[in-house]
Amino acid sequence: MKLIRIVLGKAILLGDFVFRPSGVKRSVQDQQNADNKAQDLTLYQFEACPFCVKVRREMKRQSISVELKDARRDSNAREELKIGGGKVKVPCLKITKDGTDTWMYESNDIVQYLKQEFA
Ligand SMILES: N[C@@H](CCC(=O)N[C@@H](CS)C(=O)NCC(=O)O)C(=O)O
Repeated sequence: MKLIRIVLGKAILLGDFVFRPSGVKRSVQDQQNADNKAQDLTLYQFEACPFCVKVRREMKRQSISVELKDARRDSNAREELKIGGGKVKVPCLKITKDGTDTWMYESNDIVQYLKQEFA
């Protein structure tokens, strides 16, 4: 079972690498604005989780760089997610605005949010 999971995970990462989406091109100023906005975001994820890959691909499409925290390998990140978000489920996007954190679960909701904010 573990072996199947590892092989599947590698296949997902390979597929992601081979079929990498291209990122949107913006003016220097617009990209700067997007970069500033992206600083409010942190993605809690597992490297080979298909739902997380979906969200990371949307970030690539939107040409934004978001801090990634691996909630499987990094026990501090796992604890932050559990305490802050309420459960260890990934992907989870932490949105920090005016000192307040909002924890967004569900890959479809996160992709929708990214499109709304950055597309
Ligand atoms: N419907 C969710 C599914 C997310 C999901 O099932 N994530 C798995 C990893 S692929 C998870 O966090 N499982 C809990 C765990 O493994 O501890 C979404 O689209 O985001």
